[in-house]
Amino acid sequence: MSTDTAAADAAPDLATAAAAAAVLRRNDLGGWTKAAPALYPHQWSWDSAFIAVGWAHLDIGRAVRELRTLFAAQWATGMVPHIVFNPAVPAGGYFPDAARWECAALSPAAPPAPAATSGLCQPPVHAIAAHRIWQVAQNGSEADAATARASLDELYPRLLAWHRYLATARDPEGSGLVTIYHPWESGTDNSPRWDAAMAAVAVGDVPPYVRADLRHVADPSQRPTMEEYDRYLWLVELLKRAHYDDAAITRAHPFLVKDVLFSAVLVAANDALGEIAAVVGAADAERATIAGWAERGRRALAERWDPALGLCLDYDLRTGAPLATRTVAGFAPLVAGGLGADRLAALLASFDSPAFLGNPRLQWPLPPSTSPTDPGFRSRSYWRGPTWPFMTWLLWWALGRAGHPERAAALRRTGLAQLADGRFAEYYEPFTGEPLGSADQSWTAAVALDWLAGEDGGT
Ligand code: 9WN
Repeated sequence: MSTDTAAADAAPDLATAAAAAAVLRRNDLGGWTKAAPALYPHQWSWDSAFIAVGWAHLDIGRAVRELRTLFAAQWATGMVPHIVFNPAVPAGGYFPDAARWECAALSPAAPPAPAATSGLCQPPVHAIAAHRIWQVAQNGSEADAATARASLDELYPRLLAWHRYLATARDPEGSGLVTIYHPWESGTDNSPRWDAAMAAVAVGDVPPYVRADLRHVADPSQRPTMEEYDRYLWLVELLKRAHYDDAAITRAHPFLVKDVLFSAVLVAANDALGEIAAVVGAADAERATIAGWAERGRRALAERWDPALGLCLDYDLRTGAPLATRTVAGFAPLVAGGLGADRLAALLASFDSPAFLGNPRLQWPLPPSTSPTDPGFRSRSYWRGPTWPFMTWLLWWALGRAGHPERAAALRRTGLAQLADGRFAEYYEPFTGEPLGSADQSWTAAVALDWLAGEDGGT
């Protein structure tokens, strides 16, 4: 290839990198980054982890600060809250707001006011992010490497407490799978994964509320419906009545679901935490505990395999029934890693099939949040069909880790092609490629920066 051709090939990537960096800088509020400029003006837990990975390619110190800020709001139970509220956002900027959650007033485990958080959590991507930041820093200056190394000492006990909370309070049966109390905890809020379990929730009197999200999207079909919101808010009321106490919630809450994607992220995060434990010289007993959590999680995921769908399925703890839907969460075992050859081949066959990347109607061969072959599929509706770039990143990362660098590279190139319009949308209509939800979504920009760093081998 001539030097001129190489330079022309690199030009769109350079433009994407510059635009992605500009998005993070615009959404940056110092120690943390808004998930999106207007729709999400606070710090979200799993967004922050992906965002920190993006920052690592711009500023290691800033990447570390992102995680530090989030963990400063960790609950006494070890839970990392799904939202840390920005006190500068006026009332009505996002709903439900801190006043609706009332965590500090209701739970002794919540950080005391004026800190304010939600009373839920989200998938634990944080150890993966901390480990990746440390790896990126190895290629930088000595000062960067030292900053990242020190951050592991600081974060390790907090990450361990977070994972311990998930392995105990969120899995009192010791099953290896995490129980979620609300679809918001899955991060895939209105996915058809939750339809059956949510339909069984009898909605009581929800105190009046005004949604803020609909002001920030072009049309309401892109967001959850009013009926879905009533159910979300009713579950919040019940969690408040239980004072956000895990034991009380486990006894009586009407939505208790074993989430396979959340659980798989925890397995992968335990692998990363094991690596961090080795770096910081943690005690052997702690390292064995972490490895035990990962193994238990892998075994449990293997048991949730549905051979007919070729996917892994969530299940409803209250009924014991599997939640049979075709969604991206079905690839949970790939995210967890450590699969035998047969199961990996079966998962990849599903991945390539017309139910997912092989669907002829897709604009790009990228994983839709819900399969176009699922009865719950809606091409414009949030988690019911659109493609989410950060989810593509997670599967790309998992493919690299599973020893498929060529597949990973193909997914990365396609993922970057989708983002070349510079919009960094929250999600994309899978058939037309229309950008939907918020523009300038921070984690979309962050994964572009990580992809552009160009390693397909997994870590
Ligand atoms: C509720 C911030 C968050 C993401 C979630 C995504 C969406 C919130 C909402 O936005 O959820 O937590 O208001 O819809 O579903 O994954 O973390 O980007």
